[in-house]
Amino acid sequence: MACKTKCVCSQLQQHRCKFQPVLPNILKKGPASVKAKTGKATKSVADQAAVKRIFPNTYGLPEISFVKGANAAACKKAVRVGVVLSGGQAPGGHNVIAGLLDGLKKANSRNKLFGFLGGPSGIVENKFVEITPALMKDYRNTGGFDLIQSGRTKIETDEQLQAAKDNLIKNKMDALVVVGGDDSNTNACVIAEYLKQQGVDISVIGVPKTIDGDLKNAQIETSFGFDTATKIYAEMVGNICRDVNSARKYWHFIRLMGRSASHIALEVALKTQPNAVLIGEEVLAKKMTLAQVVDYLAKIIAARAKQGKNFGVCLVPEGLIEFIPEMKELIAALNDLLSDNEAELAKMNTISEKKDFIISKLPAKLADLMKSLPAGIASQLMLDRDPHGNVQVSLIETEKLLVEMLRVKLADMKKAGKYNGKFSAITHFFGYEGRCGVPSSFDANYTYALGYNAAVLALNKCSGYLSSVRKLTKKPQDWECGGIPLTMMMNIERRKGKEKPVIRKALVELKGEPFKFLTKNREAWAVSESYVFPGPIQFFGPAEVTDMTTITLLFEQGKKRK
Ligand code: FBP
Repeated sequence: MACKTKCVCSQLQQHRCKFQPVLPNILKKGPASVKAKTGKATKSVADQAAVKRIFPNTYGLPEISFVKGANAAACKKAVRVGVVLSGGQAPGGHNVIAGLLDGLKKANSRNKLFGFLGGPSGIVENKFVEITPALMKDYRNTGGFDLIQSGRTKIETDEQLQAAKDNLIKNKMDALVVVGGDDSNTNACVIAEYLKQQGVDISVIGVPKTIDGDLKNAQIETSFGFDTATKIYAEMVGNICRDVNSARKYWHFIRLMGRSASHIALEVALKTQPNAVLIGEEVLAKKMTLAQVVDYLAKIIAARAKQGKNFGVCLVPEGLIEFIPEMKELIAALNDLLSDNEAELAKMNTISEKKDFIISKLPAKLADLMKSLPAGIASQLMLDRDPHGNVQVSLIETEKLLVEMLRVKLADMKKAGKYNGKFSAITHFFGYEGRCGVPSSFDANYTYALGYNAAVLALNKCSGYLSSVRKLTKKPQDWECGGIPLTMMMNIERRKGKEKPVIRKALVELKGEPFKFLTKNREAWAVSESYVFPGPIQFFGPAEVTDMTTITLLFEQGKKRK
């Protein structure tokens, strides 16, 4: 069943439900007026031979771009399409479904859309609901995934793949649309490959979702949700900046979501100009130890204290811990040990028993590091990996670790006469707050277009593609649409102790314009109060306020002054 909780619509929601997203011109007349133009055969971003071996049927597909042209054939037969929301929530998920529904209905009023419930497990367990225009009505332009919920199940075993295939066939589906991040879209490709290999004519299409902003590349400009989530975090960080500037007595350490890449922290820093921001990718490139990261922050705190400013704001990316080389090595060793000793560990009752067992198996250097960590952090590092093999960094309180280490460091500096301030720190984690917000106008338009575009891909029987909408710093009317082969984005990485094909995550580019702008300005931001207070997302008002996109995207497309 779809969401049973009857939420009371706020007045904003009532108005937002009436908002009609702007479709790119190419899609405006509906799927019967769009033709698929195919480009050259493609290859994966790396490890071509290995990726081709694993995906013989979906490897090398050509890129697709949509052009104007009569295409009544694609709309003649009534089709049944399934959609699934996979992984973490991201603002705009409901609009992907709305765009998909509207595209399908525009093509043929007999087309039907079904939503698999609770994420990919809904496909395996055959749990779904028909998404009718009446059901969709209250969810248009809303945040959250509550219409059909989400989940992180990975469809990978023979039994799961077989069950998914059987259910798709039993329900006479013509296509499956997977709305997800890099891991979920890798899984979409696994399903597309399996169906082709089994001779089953059901298309699988992905849609790029994740607030983390790391599902992007030369073909995909950004994932949906990044815009809204960073605007929400920036509002909150900006409010804290204003609070410190008013009260002038606390240092705030704010960890921001973003499992691996530091895009969210960077974008929020560009929007708010705090006194310090750590960028995981830089820490890795400079091979900084945890102690060096603490030294870097202590210097900023001391410099401000010298001016009588015992306050400030520091942003910490959620994924930082995995970028500190010594921690990265420890986490990689833990990943393998946890996976190799799963059965043995399952028999143990307490986390300290598990910790002692794991420490006994670590090489001496890593065992010492593990023992040196505060007990809470060491335990958090041992928590179960998600089904895709990722450490659950949202549960690791890196900001508290840094504050604890800073207290010790600053006390030492005080003894040595190198610091004479007062360090009163408050920690925060802004994560889940940003994932289900009401989508910004950018995300509302982008997601609707991605869904509508996915409908056109499905009607044209494209399988193994990611819905692509480009030229995003232009007006939505001028956005370009098409499909990008999923295998084109893949490489081989180590997951759960094994080499696996996965869509390559986009990390913060240290030579890229967004990071260069930060490095040019951060020393000034550290000692001054250059704070910017972005305020809440605006849905009504001048277009330059309601429709603005991320600073990251503007920089990446050469649109912002250097
Ligand atoms: P996706 O990659 O699935 O979009 O999820 C990203 C994310 O929001 C991360 O920022 C965060 O670390 C993680 O999900 C939290 O996962 P969970 O929702 O399982 O706690």
